[in-house]
Amino acid sequence: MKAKAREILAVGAVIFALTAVPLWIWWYEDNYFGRRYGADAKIFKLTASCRQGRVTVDRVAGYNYWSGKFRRLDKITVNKGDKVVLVVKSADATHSFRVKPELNVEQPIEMEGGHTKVVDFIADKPGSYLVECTMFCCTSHHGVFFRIEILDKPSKDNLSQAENK
Ligand SMILES: [Cu+2]
Repeated sequence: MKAKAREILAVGAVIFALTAVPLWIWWYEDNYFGRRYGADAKIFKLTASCRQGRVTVDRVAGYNYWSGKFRRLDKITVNKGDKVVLVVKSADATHSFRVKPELNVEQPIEMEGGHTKVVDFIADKPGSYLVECTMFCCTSHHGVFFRIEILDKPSKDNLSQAENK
């Protein structure tokens, strides 16, 4: 009887670990950057993928990596003065992004496959900036880019915040 109770307890502990740990990681990933950089920071979680030759804001995991059902990110749009945080993950190969030095971003934004690089900057100069992979990562290398568009609107503009929703 005692062995049976121990067995039930062990099974319960395994089920708890199998559900609680992924849920905690999920929660932690979603909340970590917001707490680190402040609630007003514009946080973009991007994934660069060689296989589909694109950068996406969709979550890329095993199930959609091979099917390629994640959207290409064309551009991210922020307002002048915004604090921008780019959390860039590579789904596969080593990517090395560069952007014009006017944007004052730590360069290069480089990460090995499966790794994540985080850079933050103040969007102080309006304009359209091409952020492209400068390392020949794969045959789809030419598609691994996105744009950062900084609008000439103050960051506390209520109208533009409403538009973003
Ligand atoms: Cu590349």
